[in-house]
Amino acid sequence: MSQKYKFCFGPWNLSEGWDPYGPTTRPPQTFDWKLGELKRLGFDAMMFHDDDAVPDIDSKSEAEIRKATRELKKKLDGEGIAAEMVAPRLWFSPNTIDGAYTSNNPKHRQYAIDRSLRTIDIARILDTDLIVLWLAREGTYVRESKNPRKGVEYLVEAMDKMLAHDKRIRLAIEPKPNEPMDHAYVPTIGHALAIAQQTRDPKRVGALIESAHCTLAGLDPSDEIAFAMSFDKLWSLHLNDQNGLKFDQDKPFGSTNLRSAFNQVRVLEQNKYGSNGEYVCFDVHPFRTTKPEHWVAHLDNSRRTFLKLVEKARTYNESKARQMIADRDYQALDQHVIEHLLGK
Ligand code: XLS
Ligand code: MG
Repeated sequence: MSQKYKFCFGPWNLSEGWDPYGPTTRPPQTFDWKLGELKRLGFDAMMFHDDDAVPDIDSKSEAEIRKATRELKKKLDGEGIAAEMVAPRLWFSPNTIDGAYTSNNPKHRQYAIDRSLRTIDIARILDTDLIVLWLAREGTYVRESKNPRKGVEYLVEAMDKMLAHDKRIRLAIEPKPNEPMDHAYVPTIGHALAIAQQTRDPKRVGALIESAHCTLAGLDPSDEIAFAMSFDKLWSLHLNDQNGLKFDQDKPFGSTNLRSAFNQVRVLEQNKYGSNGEYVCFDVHPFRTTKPEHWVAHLDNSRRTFLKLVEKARTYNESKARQMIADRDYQALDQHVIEHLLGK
């Protein structure tokens, strides 16, 4: 293999089966158990929300946050596991009901900024320079409730404060078009990279692409990946799958659309994703029906599918494909791809 990929997931990817229509279906597990499973599966890093790293973060002082983070760092070092990124979880608090950076309430906007600065402090101790911003509630249910231009200004203002707080950190915006909002202010990778240009240090603002979020925007994940990579701005990746326009499913990678998964892997291969140390993360959830004894299979399976598709990308007959393209015989090209995926 010309390139070895590094893999990661987050503690929330070992979820307990809760959905809006019913309670959990698996008993809660400790963080230590999750870290142990990650290690056992042979993954390289863990991704964190600020409160995955420091539970009850809102009730802790800055000194307490630093102390808890140092303890976590020791634990990760002991297991030889890196922290890939830290993301402020700005969608649970009573202060973020109307959004975080774009709330209509100035006190709540300030809360969001303060909490993001604490996230940066955590990242520094965990030795990662990557801050992920999934802008969950930055948008509207009722269009007239907010001023969308102001929304963009608030987002830039918040990112500028983060960039000023630590000169080394990089911000990776994770766009998603909807859910929980009706419409989000940063729905696609194009929006994310455009807003990056408005900040005080555009070079330190890039993006994270999640396959399912592209599908929810009606876009092709591999085109979105190529778009971000052509700007050298794809700093992290959440591979998963999504069956059409419905609730965010976070299915195992390749579960719904193998051909789309193949194209995502192919475009990563073509553009040498990972050559600057980027990780392949799986933002996948177990099906609600999953029994506790099968709890981690969706992660192992996503990585297996990914690696099999790496092989498919590397053994794809490119010269045959080029001839078909030169002849504008896209019907043959289509079948060439299908038969390659189906195998002998
Ligand atoms: C939700 C997001 C979330 C982020 C991390 O849709 O994918 O899990 O990846 O904040
Ligand atoms: Mg994600």
